[in-house]
Amino acid sequence: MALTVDTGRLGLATLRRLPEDCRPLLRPGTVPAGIVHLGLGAFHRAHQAVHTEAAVGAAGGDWGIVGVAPRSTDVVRALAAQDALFSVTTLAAGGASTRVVGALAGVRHAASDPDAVVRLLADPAIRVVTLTVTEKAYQLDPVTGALAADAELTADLTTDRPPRTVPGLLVRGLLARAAADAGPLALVSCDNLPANGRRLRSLVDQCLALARTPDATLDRVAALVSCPGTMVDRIVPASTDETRESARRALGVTDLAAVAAEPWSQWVIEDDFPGGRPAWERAGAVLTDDAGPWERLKLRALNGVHSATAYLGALAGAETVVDALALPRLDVVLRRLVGEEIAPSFTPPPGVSVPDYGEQVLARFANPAIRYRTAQVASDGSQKLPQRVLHTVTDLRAAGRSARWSALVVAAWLRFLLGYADDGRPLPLDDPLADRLRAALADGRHTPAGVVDAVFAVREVFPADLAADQEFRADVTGWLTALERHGVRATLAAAR
Ligand code: CS2
Repeated sequence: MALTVDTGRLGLATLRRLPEDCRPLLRPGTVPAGIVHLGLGAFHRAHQAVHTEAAVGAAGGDWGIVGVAPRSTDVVRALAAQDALFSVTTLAAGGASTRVVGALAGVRHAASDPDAVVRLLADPAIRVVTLTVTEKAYQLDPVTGALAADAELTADLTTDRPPRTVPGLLVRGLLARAAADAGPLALVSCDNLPANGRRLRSLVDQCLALARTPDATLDRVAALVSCPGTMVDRIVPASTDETRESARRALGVTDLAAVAAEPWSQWVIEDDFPGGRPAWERAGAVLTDDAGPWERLKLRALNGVHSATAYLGALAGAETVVDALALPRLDVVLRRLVGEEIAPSFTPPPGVSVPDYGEQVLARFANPAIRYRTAQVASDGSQKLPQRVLHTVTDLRAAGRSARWSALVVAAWLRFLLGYADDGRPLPLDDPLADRLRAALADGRHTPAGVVDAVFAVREVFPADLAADQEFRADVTGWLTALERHGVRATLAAAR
């Protein structure tokens, strides 16, 4: 089993000391960079980095990844001290296995050296840019898709100062690339947004417009860039001391950039890479013309069910998704949500049964080795709810169907926004629209119908048509009344 003696820090110098089955497929420094990745969080390290290392290991190519952390310094420091090496521990219910990944060709910290990142984006060796920066970093209204640039992004686009936001960096990089005639580039969103490729393209276009880019430059950028859509899927909880400790036990050296993840990993990518790409299909990825059906499947039947579990669980005092699933009858309610509402709301990819996919999802959520905090899933609800739950509702209602179980999820979010659990403990609100939502609640706090009125008026979350749907409003109000009066446990027990 695992080594117990710590012989120092993970890095090129200690690689030979690692147990053989823990060593990376690639040695950093041997594969030149071809990809820039923005957002060096745990998800990137456990997903795209692993697939890319396997693709290059199988088929070669100059596809090392330069990992860019927009803000966080910890991960950059840790990786810089480790020659860009880090480990991924795969947590199956029956046991764990740890392997070091050598996909990163280097790391950069955008906040301290934005110009270096802009230069990289204009480097002809870089032909792919991938992003995992979370929904809110796109600064697009979740309902309309219109740019909702904050003061920082506006300053990035309308002044000469070094860019501080992700869209600012990207646009500055694209302008520099067009000026240098540095060749085509695929921009690949790996965030859980609907039509993420089209959204990223529209973000770039809207930013270029705000920056008053001349037409000739717009044409040059448009000719350089493709924005393939993707569906990405792996449950990767935020790393903890326990993650680092289990990596140390397995490796025999300290890894301060260690991540842990479930065994499942899926990547569906639209094949539109004008400057070439790694042979990701050799690493299990599905290359397709249209990732849309996969994306809807995943956003509705995985992320939507995750959010449902997180809000109901957090209200009932469950710290993790696994704990939440132990609530009596929650599984019954989630199965009805998937079978009666999510499945009929869209056309899944050929050959996929949504209820079967939903069963797999519940089994993945129940993996006892993954301690995914309900608070993590519950964060940024205003950015997540539209594509995870409300699109299902809109499609069902347009077909004249009821959306009662989805209404329960919306009611659980509203109840969560009130800021305390069923036992009275505080539930913090971590959301870019927190101030707006709190102000709305201050108006409508007194009755469930008042809360529904107030929050349904937040147009960034609820489109006007949906907010005006009386049957849906009544369903949400009914569930919110039950949740407020009786709590989650009793509401689930009585839910029919
Ligand atoms: C989760 C996702 O935190 C969340 O909101 O629903 O991060 C989820 O774990 C991933 O999308 C799984 O692929």
